[in-house]
Amino acid sequence: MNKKPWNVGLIGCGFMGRAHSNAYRKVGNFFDLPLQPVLKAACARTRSDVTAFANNWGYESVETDWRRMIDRKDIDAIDICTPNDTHREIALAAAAAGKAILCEKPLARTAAEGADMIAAVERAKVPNIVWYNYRRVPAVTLAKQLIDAGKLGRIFHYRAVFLQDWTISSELPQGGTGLWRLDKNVAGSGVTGDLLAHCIDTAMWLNGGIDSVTAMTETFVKERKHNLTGKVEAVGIDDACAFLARFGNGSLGTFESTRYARGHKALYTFEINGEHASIRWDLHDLHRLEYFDHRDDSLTRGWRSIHVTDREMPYMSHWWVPGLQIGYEHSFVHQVADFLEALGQGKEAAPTFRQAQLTQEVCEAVLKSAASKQWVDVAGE
Ligand code: SOE
Repeated sequence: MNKKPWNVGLIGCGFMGRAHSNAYRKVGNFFDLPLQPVLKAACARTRSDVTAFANNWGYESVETDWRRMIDRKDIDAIDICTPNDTHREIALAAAAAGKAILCEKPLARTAAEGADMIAAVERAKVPNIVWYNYRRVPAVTLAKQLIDAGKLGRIFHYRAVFLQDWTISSELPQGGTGLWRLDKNVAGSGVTGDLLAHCIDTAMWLNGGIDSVTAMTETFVKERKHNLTGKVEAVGIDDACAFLARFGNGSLGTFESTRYARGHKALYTFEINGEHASIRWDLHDLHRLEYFDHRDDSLTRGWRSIHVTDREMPYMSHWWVPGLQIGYEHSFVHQVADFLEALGQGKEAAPTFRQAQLTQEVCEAVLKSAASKQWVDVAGE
């Protein structure tokens, strides 16, 4: 296939900037796509940082002002890897300039910001997607296929947790590079927008929409030094959040996330229980899918641990040989592959801004419920 170059301008050179750059570099080697990503320009505020980043990943040029990058005629797509408080402004400008937009999760700090972003991309008719990468871990995609094939039957329960432990020390400052996730003005919320957003996105993809929620949140460390002001300031984010949910299909959900679960670095697990079968998945063992089917012979019935590496399993025919597994970074490669495949056919790849907004609306209902101590209906459901 003759591949057309697709020029990427990436804004933000942190953890996600690296994950996405790696995906753009690899995707053409493993997937036969109509478009070939070209690492055209990387953008960050500090010239020395962005130059080092660009040299490392092979970007052709650098910018230190994202508006200049958006003005460039040689850029087809803008990838937003910057902190959450900048997503809206960058997306609005990129849409007005007619660029495709790939935005890091969560879409925005609030549903209101998300709504502006949807209006902008839909008005400009530009392709758009949000990086909810865990959908494209092959084992998670396989879970989706099994559920859609009706193997579980009627669904009763969905439960998810996302546990970390990196903010326990009260000496840890908030704000600035690497620590903006602790600054409410920048992040919008704490674990709800950062971690539960992943759980909610996967949950609704697998099990349909959420109608209502009741939640509790806690901020364990109430004040931290702010790295940008140098002053001790109140902490506005939720350090931990747990909520109950009612799905539209009648099933019940429980969700928990914290950055105070000593011993857990990124324990994202979900389980779904149906009338006939159950599925569970664990990010720490991400290439496996656990499956229990009550219809199996009663003497050999039990939880199966499916090693998701066979060629007929999602995405796996593109990689090595059966039995050899892949990891976290491949979920980003898959997202680029799906996006470019769809773009080549003039179609959308999920989740679009509009689809990712459903997660914003659940997050918003969760935070509202925690504040009001009431059940809250999810807007738009
Ligand atoms: C936070 O530590 C974080 O990096 C999230 O921001 C990511 O979205 C998640 O995938 C891993 O944890």
